[in-house]
Amino acid sequence: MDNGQRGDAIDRNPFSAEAMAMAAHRISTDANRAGADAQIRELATLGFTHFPDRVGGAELDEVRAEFDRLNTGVDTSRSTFGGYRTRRVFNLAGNSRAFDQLITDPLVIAAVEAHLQDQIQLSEISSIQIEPGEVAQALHHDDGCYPLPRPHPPLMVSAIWALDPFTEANGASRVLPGSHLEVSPDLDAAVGATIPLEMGAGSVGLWDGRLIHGGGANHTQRPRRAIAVLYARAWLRQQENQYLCIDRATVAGFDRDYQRLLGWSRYGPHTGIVGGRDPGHLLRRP
Ligand SMILES: O=C(O)CCC(=O)C(=O)O
Repeated sequence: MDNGQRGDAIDRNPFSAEAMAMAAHRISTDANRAGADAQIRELATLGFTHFPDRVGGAELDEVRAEFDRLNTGVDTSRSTFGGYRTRRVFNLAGNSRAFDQLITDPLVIAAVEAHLQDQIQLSEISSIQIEPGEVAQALHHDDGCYPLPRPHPPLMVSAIWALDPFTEANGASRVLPGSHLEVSPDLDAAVGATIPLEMGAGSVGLWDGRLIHGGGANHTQRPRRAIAVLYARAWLRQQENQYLCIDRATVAGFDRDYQRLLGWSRYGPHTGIVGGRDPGHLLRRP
């Protein structure tokens, strides 16, 4: 109970640190935060980490089946960055409900919230199928889309779900440990210094948006399938416009935390409001 203090602080000055702290919302439980402790530390120090075996059995089969259904007949990308032998499907949150469990995985959310100070939203979700013969992707950092000079605090965390085992041979993502803290990363020099983020099928890798990384080359005869879920600070523009990606009636059926994750909430007392109110009221059925 806030005895009116919360309202008072926000009424007095919605931009004060006190009001911002009072309006903060955290999805993850203390137990999930504790369960993700090792990964939270690695993300901070190395800039990347992974949770082994987060989905398996029938669940993983269902995710793969939906992945394959959505990728059937999809052309490869037509850019060097996208990969001439890589198939991508964007807006997976709008296209299917099969990936909601990945987006909302409690340990992933705990790690992302811890890294981004409980200020998170979904930015983008896409499938990445690296076909045999694909070459290594250009190294980059995912938060390069935000025009801020380095150093800056973490703005994004990307999660990559391995639907096949990630190996050096089949194009496991390549990462440069510690590069999230580099002020002027040298992408050319990084090429020989990256390491493969190897993990089993059903595992999920995470990296800080500042980390130098890229998809690997696939030297095997089989595709490497992955789902990339990008989270960003809740006060940034999403890379995919989630308000337009998923129709409002569908969002109205989601639980409140998932609606928030998609951006249907205000951040702090006064960012993202509609008519002076939290946009959640637009999702309530009459
Ligand atoms: O597929 C991967 O391993 C990483 C892909 C990536 O970083 C990207 O497409 O931005």
